[in-house]
This record gives sequence, structure tokens and C-alpha cells, in this order.
Amino acid sequence: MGKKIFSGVQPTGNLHLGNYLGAIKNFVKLNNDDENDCVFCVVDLHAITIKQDPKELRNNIRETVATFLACGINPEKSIIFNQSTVPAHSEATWLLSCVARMGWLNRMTQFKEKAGKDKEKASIGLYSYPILMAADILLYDATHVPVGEDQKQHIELSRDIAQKFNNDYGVEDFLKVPEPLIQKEFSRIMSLKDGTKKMSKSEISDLSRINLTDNKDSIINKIKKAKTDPLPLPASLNELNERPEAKNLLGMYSSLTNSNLENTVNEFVGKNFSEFKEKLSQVLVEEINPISQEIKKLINDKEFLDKILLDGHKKANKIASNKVKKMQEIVGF
Ligand code: AQP
Repeated sequence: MGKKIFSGVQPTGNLHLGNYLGAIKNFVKLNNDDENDCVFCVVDLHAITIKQDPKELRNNIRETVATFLACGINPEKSIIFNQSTVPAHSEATWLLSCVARMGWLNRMTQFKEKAGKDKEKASIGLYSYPILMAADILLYDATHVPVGEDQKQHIELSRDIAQKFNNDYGVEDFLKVPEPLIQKEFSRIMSLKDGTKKMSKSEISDLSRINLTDNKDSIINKIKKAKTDPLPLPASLNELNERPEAKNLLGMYSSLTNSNLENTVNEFVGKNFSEFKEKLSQVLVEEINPISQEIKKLINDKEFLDKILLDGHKKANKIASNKVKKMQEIVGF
């Protein structure tokens, strides 16, 4: 049976290899299956939980759409839109905020990581971000949400919120309880500068990530400079537990070549990093270069990108406004 898919990406610039291997590549696979109904959202309301430059945000919204298309998402077979154009997302967030519990939100590790030491100065939006994410998913009756491993806890929260809303108002199965779709391997791509930290858009050093807009020379240079350790490549998976950078680079190679980590370890056992890095650069350039060229081409066609967003908005707005109206009736409005 087909799945109802919903997922979002923040238009915060610098979409990277982690976003691609952890999430977008999976979006494309799900989108290619005609049985599935897919909604892919540029989550601009989420983006402003951390201050954004308005002009850059507007460009980044279009660049995210261009990235979706360049990676192979087919707009004929899915709904692509930006969240802020569908008011139901904000409306449902309030209704669900009155159902979600403080204790649940206090456990969210992403808030702790993003707010850092000075939580008092973080925006309320950053704290309640997972409720907006629950609204996104639940408005479309999504059955499955493809995300990177870092978002697993937020999907679990969406499940709790859906169940509590249904129980509190005695409307069994009204909000569908979604399942996360997380790849078994390589669901968390780490920084090129520190194998214990997630590859991230907001990391200051551009050398820490492969951007989907990087050209060939830049990819080769970043892999050359990527952190390693002094040992040759290991003979077994167990040895990788103590070697986060080696594990991350071998994982990237495996994911790009659709192989498993064990086979990759066997392929490079005893080799030095410089030889392996050459191979890794090669597969990265083969995969990323066509995407980066396509993004650069599409980004100049603002009219085309805006048309995709407008078409998506119309379809998404219909579904979401219908659902939120029912939610409002259920709570007594
Ligand atoms: N390093 C990663 N490895 C695997 N998956 C990842 N994702 C993000 N980073 C990695 C997945 O990409 C999807 C879109 O992410 P997002 O842009 O909505 O937000 P994020 O998770 O906050 O991404 P970043 O790069 O870490 O952004 P900043 O630096 O702005 O916080 C999600 O499915 C996510 O799991």
C-alpha cells in the first residue's frame, strides 16, 4: 500500500551532503514510487526560530526548491511549497501547543544543542519548534516522515501529541500517528572537521561540510583537508568505533556507492587515507557535481521556481485548511 509522505527542509542556506544522504535522497526514492503521495515543504517558519536576514531567507527559499528539483524530486508527482504560505501550519501549532506538555518539550535534545549554554536568550520559537513540526506532519495525515537520525525524537513527540489530542477530545484516529523513516546506516553524516559533530549548515567553517552547490575543485579540496587519524584504514568494523573520522568518511563512501560499511572496510583495508580520499572525492564529484550545476542553472529562473511554489501552495492549502477547520470544530470553536 502507498504511503503518505511529509518532510521538510529549512531554507537556511548551504544545504549539504548530510541533508542529501540523510534525507533528500530518500525523498527522491519515495517520490519515484507512484503509490506514494508526497509533500515536501520548505519550512521557512522553522527557519526564523534563529534570526535570518530577510533578503537571504527569500533567496534561500528558492534555492531549497532548486535543490529539491536538482536532486531529482519531481514536482508533477509531489507537492512542493513553503510553509509560511499555508496559514493552517501556524493555526494548528497553537491548538497543538495547548495539548503538548512542557515536560515533553524539556526533553528535546535539539533545543539543548541549539540553544547552547545560554538558554534564557534562545527564542520561544526555537523551544516550541517541535510542535510546529508536529502540526506540519499531522495536517497532511502523513503516515511516514523521512528524516535524518537527528529528527527522530521530534517525530516521537509528534506521535505523542497526536495520541494526546485524539484521547483528550475522544476522536480516535483523527490525527494519524506518523512513523519516522530513517535509513538504517549513514543516517547521521558528521562534520569533515570533527567526526563526533553532525555536519551542519550553521557550522561557521565551510570546510566542515560538502555543500550541494560545491564545484569539483572545492569538493576535492575539502576532502583533502578533512580530518583523519594517523593509522591506515582498519580491517574490521569494530575498530571504527574508536575512529569517528574514519567511520564518517567510509560511511559517506558506502552511502554514495550504495554499499554497506563492511564491504567498504574490506575494500580499503590497510590502505592509507590519501589513496582512499582520492576515491571518495571521485564518487562525491560524480554525485554532487551534476546537482550543483543544476542548482546554479535553476536558481536563475525565479519565475519557474515561484510557479512551483504557487502550484504547491494551492494544493497544500486545500488539504491543510480542511484539516485545521476540523481540528477547530473538535476543540469547540
Ligand atoms: N548531518 C546530517 N546527517 C544526516 N541527516 C541530516 N539532516 C540534517 N543534517 C544531517 C537531515 O536533513 C533534513 C533537513 O534538515 P533541516 O535543514 O531541516 O534542519 P537541521 O536538521 O537542523 O539541519 P542542519 O544542517 O543541522 O541545520 P542547522 O545547522 O541550521 O541546524 C532533516 O531530515 C535532517 O534530519
